Amino acid sequence: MTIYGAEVVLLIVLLSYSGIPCLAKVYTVGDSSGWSLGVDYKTWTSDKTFKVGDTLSFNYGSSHTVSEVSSSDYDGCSAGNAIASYTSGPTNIALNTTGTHYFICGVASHCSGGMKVSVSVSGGGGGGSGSGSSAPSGTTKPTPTPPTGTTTPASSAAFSPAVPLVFGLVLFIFKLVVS
Ligand SMILES: *[C@@H]1O[C@H](CO)[C@@H](O)[C@H](O)[C@H]1NC(C)=O
Ligand SMILES: [Cu+2]
Repeated sequence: MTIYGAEVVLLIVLLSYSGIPCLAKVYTVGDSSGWSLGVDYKTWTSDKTFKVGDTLSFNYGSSHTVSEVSSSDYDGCSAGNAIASYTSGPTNIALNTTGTHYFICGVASHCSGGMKVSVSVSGGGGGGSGSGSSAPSGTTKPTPTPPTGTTTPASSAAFSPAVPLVFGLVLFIFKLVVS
């Protein structure tokens, strides 16, 4: 059975291409410490870059809650006017919009005790065809041009690389079987 060099190269190219798209990341808040007292969340966020489409995963038990709050409520540790509240972990919160998102624990004195985290969310990679003016210079990447002029929704951007990949795989297997 002959291995077709061209097909192997094609497959490798397609495989590497499929890995390129800026996949949304899931960040476990506090890593192994989770969402609890005694964790310095400023340190936790300091080496991370959050993008639209990423997810914060809060791991906690019944002794804590998560509330997304305004900037002033974050400063004042007030969960009374929360944008959203969650009371049973784990809670996954998608970062859908740019800007700073503020999260606190709503249990009395926990926020002032350190259970508060703010994350600055920048524009997601890919899919943003409308507002490219403020893209950081270091993150430019070659963007495959769709055959049609229509804009591609972000949700289908993750799917499209699978189409040539599957096609390449089918072609590869077909050639092996035929040879
Ligand atoms: C983010 O968007 C997804 C998909 O539209 C939605 O299901 C989810 O509720 C949104 N999350 C927040 C926190 O707005
Ligand atoms: Cu708490």
